[in-house]
Amino acid sequence: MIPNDLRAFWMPFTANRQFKAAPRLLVGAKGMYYRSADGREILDGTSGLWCVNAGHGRERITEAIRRQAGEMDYAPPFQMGHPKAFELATRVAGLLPEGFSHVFFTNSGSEAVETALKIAVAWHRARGDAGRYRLIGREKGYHGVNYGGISVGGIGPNRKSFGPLLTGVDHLRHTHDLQRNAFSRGLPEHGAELADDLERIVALHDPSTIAAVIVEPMAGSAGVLLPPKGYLQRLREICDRHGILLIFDEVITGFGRLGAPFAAQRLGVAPDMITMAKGLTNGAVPMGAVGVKAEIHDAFMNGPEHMIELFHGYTYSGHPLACAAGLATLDVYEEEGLLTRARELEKAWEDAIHALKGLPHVIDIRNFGLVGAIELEPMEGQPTKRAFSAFLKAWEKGVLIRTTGDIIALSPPLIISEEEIARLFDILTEVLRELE
Ligand code: PXG
Repeated sequence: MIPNDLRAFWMPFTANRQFKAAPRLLVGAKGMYYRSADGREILDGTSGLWCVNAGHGRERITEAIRRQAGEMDYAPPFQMGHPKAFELATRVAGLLPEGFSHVFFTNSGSEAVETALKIAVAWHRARGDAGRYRLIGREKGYHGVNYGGISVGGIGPNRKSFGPLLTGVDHLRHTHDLQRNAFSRGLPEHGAELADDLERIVALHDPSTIAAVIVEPMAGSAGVLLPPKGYLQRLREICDRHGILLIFDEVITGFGRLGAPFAAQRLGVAPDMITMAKGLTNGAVPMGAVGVKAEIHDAFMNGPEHMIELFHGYTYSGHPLACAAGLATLDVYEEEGLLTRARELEKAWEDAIHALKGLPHVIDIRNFGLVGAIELEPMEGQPTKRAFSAFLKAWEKGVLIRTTGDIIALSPPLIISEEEIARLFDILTEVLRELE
């Protein structure tokens, strides 16, 4: 089962040489645990990569995929359809905020982002407003790795090697502010006024050139950066004032991570489009999607009926295996109340993570829904090294965590028990005590 040659696989977002010198191989997964190649049980503190919200190896999902593979492996999605794609779109639309009516399928979060950006620009054009082409992202934002996504994204290393990127893009200031908000429980108090940065951008470019603003309601990849209270409301108001579409990238926050089906609902702010992926199929088959409001979809539905309305889509949009997995996943979420369980666990989770305050090098702890972050003081002249060494120590002690910069990010499956929460933080406490 264990490969003896690791060379050919160029691993994504990985320190390839470090990994191949001391590989960390996973070979099994059930419930809250992975099994490593050396036979250890690893508590999953990250839902794989923010996606396995119902826990691993759910029989209902496995069986649905197995059955679908036997029944029909593939169906072309252009000018053809299969029942489960329609069924899943209806189910997902039912979970989205009021007014959302249609769902466009992709195969990843990155593709969902590209799709949403293209729909935004095309929507203005379809309404006779072709001058609106600019896309506004935010510093520290992560919107996948394709050219549109890294252009509106705001993580330096993800952008700097790849040339001039998209034109007509600008960025809002980020909202990370430890001076005012360190050790906040839940949403930080300070920073709603940072949304006014959009007015600066609007004044600079003129609103008549701006198509959309895209933000993560909670920035995940940059290290769990929570929106200050009132910030997203203000962003919404400014977008409305200037006829700009607001896109929430909910690839991480979708499907219960923050205690509601989507962050839009938990935070009480409705965007015009929502991108999703990850939890949509519990990570079992790759799939992403864009949910849109009726007015967005409907603006495309004119012209001759035999004409394609949107020249966009993927060979695997709405793949039968992904749809089967998605439907079974939504069944599990619904039956087990998982889309709101993070809300029930939030207090216990918050108390457990904030108990780590005072441990060596910890300069901030933050939490919301079933997400947490522990920010460490970087080592002098060696940023990221301290957190990476925490990641390696946690792995040795049987816990999977995720680190980005010098931030530890936690997002366990939504089935986690209070005992498992205690175990996770006991081990993390040990890890933090041992750090240089
Ligand atoms: N948008 C957001 C908000 C994401 O978090 C993507 C788009 C891209 O999705 P795909 O499926 O194309 O990877 C993501 C992905 C991390 C981490 O360390 C997060 C993601 C991916 C890899 C690592 O937090 N999120």
